[in-house]
Amino acid sequence: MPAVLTIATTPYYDQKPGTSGLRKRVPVFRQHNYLENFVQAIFDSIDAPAGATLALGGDGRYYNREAIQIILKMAAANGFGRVLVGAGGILSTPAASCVIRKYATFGGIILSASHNPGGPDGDFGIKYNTANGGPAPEKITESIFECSRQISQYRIIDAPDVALDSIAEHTIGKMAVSVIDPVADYADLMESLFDFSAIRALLAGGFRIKFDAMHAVNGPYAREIFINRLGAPEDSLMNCTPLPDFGNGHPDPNLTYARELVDILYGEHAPDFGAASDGDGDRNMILGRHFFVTPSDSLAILTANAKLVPGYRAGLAGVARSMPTSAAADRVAKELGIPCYETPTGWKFFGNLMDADKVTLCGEESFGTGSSHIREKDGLWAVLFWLNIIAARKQSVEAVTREHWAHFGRNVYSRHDYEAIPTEAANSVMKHLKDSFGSLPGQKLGSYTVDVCDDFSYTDPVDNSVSTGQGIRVIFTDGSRIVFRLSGTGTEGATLRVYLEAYDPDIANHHLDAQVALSELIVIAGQLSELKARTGREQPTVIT
Ligand code: VG1
Ligand code: CO
Repeated sequence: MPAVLTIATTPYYDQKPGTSGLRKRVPVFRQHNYLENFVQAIFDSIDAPAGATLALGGDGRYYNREAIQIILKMAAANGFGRVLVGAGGILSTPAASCVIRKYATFGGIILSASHNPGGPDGDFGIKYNTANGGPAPEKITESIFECSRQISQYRIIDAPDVALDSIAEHTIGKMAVSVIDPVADYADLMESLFDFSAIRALLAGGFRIKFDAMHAVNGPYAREIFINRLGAPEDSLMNCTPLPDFGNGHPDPNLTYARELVDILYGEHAPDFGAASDGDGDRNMILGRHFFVTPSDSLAILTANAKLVPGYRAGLAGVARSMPTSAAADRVAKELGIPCYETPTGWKFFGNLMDADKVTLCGEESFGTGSSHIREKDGLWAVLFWLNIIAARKQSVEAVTREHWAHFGRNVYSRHDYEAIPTEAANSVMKHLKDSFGSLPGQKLGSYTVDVCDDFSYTDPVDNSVSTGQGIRVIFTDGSRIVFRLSGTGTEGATLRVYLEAYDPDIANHHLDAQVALSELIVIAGQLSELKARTGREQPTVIT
């Protein structure tokens, strides 16, 4: 039996999980005992019973393989009875959530920095998910952070690496390691929710799709689902070979970073439908021919059309969206007579609502959509949902969206990101905004009048936990909004996000480009925040 070693260590004081786990540059994670400290802090916080089962996998980015081996040996030394690990150390975030739920594991560890770039100087990340399959709530992430600040030792087994490339059973010490197919359980779950025969018929009838995995984890998942199970032709896929550095790209499915796909969908002889997902497979971007669907609209459209999808035919318990996400879904919920919840940014806030059966669908403006089938957002799920709607309605993406706007009005929406600005400059913008709370209400700015402004805080309706400081909202009397928020996933300086939303019921304006329709609000946002003067930035880094 290999020896269980107890290794003395000293804390790092920066292991505070952000919006979605701990994210740092690879060289930071490679510091002596850095990963080990954090993993031991997880194990010390969660208090798993002896012999418990853990799920483990990651998005395949640089350092994934080494990290998996370390975590396996530490899990064995910490008394776990079994680890279910995806072959090759791979599990997309939604697949990990699926595995945790299907096999009722105690929890899971997911290795990913999601949409952040990878490679030797790129980002790495780690997060813990609980037995419901969802990201650990703040109570647990705070306790992990506390443990990481106190740590003095960690446990690891002195054993050789486990062969992870083929599906097999192994042992490390007394712990079983089951190397599982990372794709099959997830693909089966998708097949149980959607009308695969209708989608197969749609594709066989000449409806052309293009799915861009951005050289990230969803490649093999997309191949199994679109090619093997739905019969799509080979050229429906692009960038579907996962690479540890994502081919030097930025695996974030939006109009800036998924440029290659966008150019195809806006080009000549464009396919009928385009979609992309991110590093760990939980985000999605939906495109029609020469047409982009904002994630906020996508959530509203899925909600309005859910009855067309077998898995949701029985109706929705409710819908939830993160605060900066547009209120398009609220309008649908109102018409359907179901509740709509507004939560802080980050998927962890949806878990309680889904567990309590208060909501079925959830979404974020940041290209995240999902449902209670798992407890993470789910990129391919959203793509299949759209394809199922199109197969049922026999209309294009654009026609579905325009009809939606004609009926509900359009929540014109855009997000402007200012990435990697000095932290002090970003903080000064936020402070300046907060300082103007007293004088803003009632002020007329162009054609808008400020109604209320606040720093969003949320009381969880299930466990009554309170989360404060979740973003500054300036709400105008006609319901239009500007939201300012600092990112919790970046690894360099601060990223300031400006979210802009205006409601327009008039179909005569629905053809307008969002930047044009929002131009007045964009100017107001600049004036209110003094962003140019305080950050020196003339233009956003990314507009979505
Ligand atoms: C961003 C998004 C947020 C999302 C989070 C994790 O967080 O805004 O909506 O839940 O990323 O997504 P922030 O704090 O940078 O704004 V993923 O796909 O990166 O895990
Ligand atoms: Co992601």
